Amino acid sequence: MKPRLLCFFFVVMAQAAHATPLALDVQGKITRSNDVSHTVYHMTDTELLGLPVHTITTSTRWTPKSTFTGPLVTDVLKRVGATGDVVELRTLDDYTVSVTVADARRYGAILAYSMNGKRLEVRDFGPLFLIYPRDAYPSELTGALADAKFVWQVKALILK
Ligand SMILES: Nc1nc2c(c(=O)[nH]1)N[C@H]1C(S)=C(S)[C@@H](COP(=O)(O)O)O[C@H]1N2
Ligand SMILES: [Mo]
Repeated sequence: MKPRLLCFFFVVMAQAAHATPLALDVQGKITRSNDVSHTVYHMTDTELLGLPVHTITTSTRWTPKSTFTGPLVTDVLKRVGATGDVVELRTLDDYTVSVTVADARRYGAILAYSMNGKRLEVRDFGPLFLIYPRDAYPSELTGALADAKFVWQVKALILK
């Protein structure tokens, strides 16, 4: 192999090894599924990246004012035919929190996969970080109660 080609090959491999796989499992009260047991809708990176892209520019308790990018929670719910009123989020570090669908809709919450144009790695809140427009609603989305809703390392949604 020519050195330049070899070099290109290694760069591609290094990026593939580095990137956090983007995926989301949705289960519970849903009317569409795509797994063999017909209970889970597994969203791939392609599907997540293919949903309408929304941005929220805000600070969080952990990050200075930044622009987050990702699909609306409500668009994810639409895709799986969700019928529940409550979304329980589960994370890679086994944190669990529930938000209502109404709450996600009211604030236009997104499941961000990028921050300032850069994909979120597991070490910096990826692969998916539930983001609310905190700066736009400081009185409602600041404080201990609200902080609990900024969920990082999201891996699954369970509709209840
Ligand atoms: N993935 C993940 N997200 C999470 C948590 C967690 O443990 N894991 N804790 C939540 C809660 S209850 C609060 S109050 C804040 C806690 O943030 P801190 O660990 O920086 O205090 O993040 C929220 N998001
Ligand atoms: Mo908390």
